[in-house]
Amino acid sequence: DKLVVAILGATGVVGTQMIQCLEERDFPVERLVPLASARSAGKTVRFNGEDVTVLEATPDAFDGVDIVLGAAGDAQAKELLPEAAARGAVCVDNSHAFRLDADVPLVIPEINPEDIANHPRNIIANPNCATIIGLVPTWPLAQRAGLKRLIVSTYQAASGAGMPGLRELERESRVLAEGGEVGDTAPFAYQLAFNLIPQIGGFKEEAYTSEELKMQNEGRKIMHMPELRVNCTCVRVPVMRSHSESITVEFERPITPDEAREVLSKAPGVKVVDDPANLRYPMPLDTSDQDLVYVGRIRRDLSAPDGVSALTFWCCGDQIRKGAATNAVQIAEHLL
Ligand code: 11C
Repeated sequence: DKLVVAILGATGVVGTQMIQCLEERDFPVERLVPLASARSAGKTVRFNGEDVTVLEATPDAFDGVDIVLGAAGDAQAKELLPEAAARGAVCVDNSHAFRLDADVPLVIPEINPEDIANHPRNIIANPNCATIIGLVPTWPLAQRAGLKRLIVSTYQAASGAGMPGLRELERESRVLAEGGEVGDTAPFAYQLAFNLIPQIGGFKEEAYTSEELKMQNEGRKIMHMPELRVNCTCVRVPVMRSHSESITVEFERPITPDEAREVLSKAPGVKVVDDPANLRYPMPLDTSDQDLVYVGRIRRDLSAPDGVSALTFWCCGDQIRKGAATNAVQIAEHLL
């Protein structure tokens, strides 16, 4: 059976990618309903070789819709998705609005697909991009050796700030190459080109940012490990798309780097690129515009106390695809 699929935020970077993913994965779409703010209504999006007109996202726009893929901000999601759900649509939402609500499943299909079935509010949440890209390779190792603690540093691309982020990094790079002054750096607080910004989101408890706490709180919920210890530092880097992460995992049981490579080589959604002798390791340029999380630099944590099993690895994945759109479409596929 084919379904009526609405995209909330259809003209943004994630919404555009969702439409492309539906098409690539041959999702059974009877009719696509692209929705956006009044400002974008009337534009067109391309789907299966046709131009489809973008409509204004109002509650009534969800009449007759079976599945909504949400790619809008928190405020729009909070206002409109309950309206869509009340009209019978199941919503897969990429915003932060519902992720930690107890009656909303938060899902990475490679990890907790069984949670999808129980969605009493007709809303299923898609995790934050940095959470998805870090946990896809962490989970198979956790299943093998038990997870005790995660220490993560992220290197997050401009695409995490949407189309405005991509455009700003491009603009700054061009202006600086021509010897100009960058001026206003919105949506970033500071110049990103030739720089690093160790703040993503706002500052919250204990001087951690909201983005850093997402790794802990979303990770605990997705993996059903409410006590999991997570230490995360999130940094914006001058990369267009694909987030990268350095992850140290402390395990309950012994696991060697070779065993980890073997586990990861069979894990869904993961590709091992780990050949230091030939200078092969994942890099964001190589992982952009595809759906796998690449993992490499797998090695023992030499600082672990005696008797403690810990490994360090590096991973990269496309923030717009697996970090957002692809994960949402995969959840929708499970709903079928
Ligand atoms: C970033 N991860 O890279 C953020 C953007 O909770 O979905 C997405 C924020 C979220 O800036």
